[in-house]
Amino acid sequence: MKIYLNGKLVPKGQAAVSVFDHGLLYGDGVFEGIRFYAGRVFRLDDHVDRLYRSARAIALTIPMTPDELSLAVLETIRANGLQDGYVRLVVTRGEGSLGLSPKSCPNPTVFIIASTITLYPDEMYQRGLKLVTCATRRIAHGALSPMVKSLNYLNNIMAKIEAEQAGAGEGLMLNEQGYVAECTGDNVFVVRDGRIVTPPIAAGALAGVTRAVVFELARSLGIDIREENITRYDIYTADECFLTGTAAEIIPAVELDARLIHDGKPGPVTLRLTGLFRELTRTTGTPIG
Ligand code: PXG
Repeated sequence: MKIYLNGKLVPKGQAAVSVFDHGLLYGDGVFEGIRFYAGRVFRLDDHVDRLYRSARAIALTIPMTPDELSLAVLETIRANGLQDGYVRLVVTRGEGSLGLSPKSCPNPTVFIIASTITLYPDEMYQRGLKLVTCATRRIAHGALSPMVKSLNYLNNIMAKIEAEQAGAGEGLMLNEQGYVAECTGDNVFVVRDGRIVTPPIAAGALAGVTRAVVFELARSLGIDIREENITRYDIYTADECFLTGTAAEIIPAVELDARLIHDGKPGPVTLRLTGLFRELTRTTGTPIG
């Protein structure tokens, strides 16, 4: 396996960062997870744009242009001879001294891993996931914008541990007001009376790339889709529920807190979207070259 590290492709065994890297010491950095299918990178520009926005929000200057970074992603995939897989793109504050200040970090670290990812077994896509509500709340805007895809994922990891302890596939995270924000690594949608609703970004949801694709697909089908605050009640009583994420794609959720959602089976709107999403991932995207 070849890893892109600060402008070079190096063997995995040599792809090492310093123990003084603030990405490691403080979680000071940003990242993206990107998928490629059948030799094309899905929504590469959207991911690169979000990475630059995340970096800007934390006052981190990425030492290359978005075009250069996109080319580096393609180069890394090619170097590994892959056609289908997952890319992790990471920019950290870089090596510095001990102490929080980023002033001691003149050179951000950029690395790109091209590999594969399987988040859930096939069976879960057919049967649907169980969700539980986590006690851990989604990080508040006043602490760190939940829009920033930072290397600080402890909040979500604590929630993921709760979900796993409860035997659930994913954990539902609420914001400080008690409204639904999202899941630990996915956005959440409900369907009721043929209408699709998802929490607004302001509720603490990440502006997911897959989430945006669902808006496009729903509109192309003439299905009403909107952002509205929702509570757990809205999920308990929904006709359908599904989650979206780069790794998870679109996955049905059929239970929340031991209550079946409708009949506890993936619903027709979810299945339609899943089919269209699959088609889109296999027919669009930036060719890896
Ligand atoms: N919310 C959060 C908190 C995320 O981290 C999404 C929503 C979905 O966004 P995209 O743009 O991918 O549609 C994410 C992204 C994992 C894992 O292992 C998940 C993400 C990133 C890295 C790892 O579950 N999700």
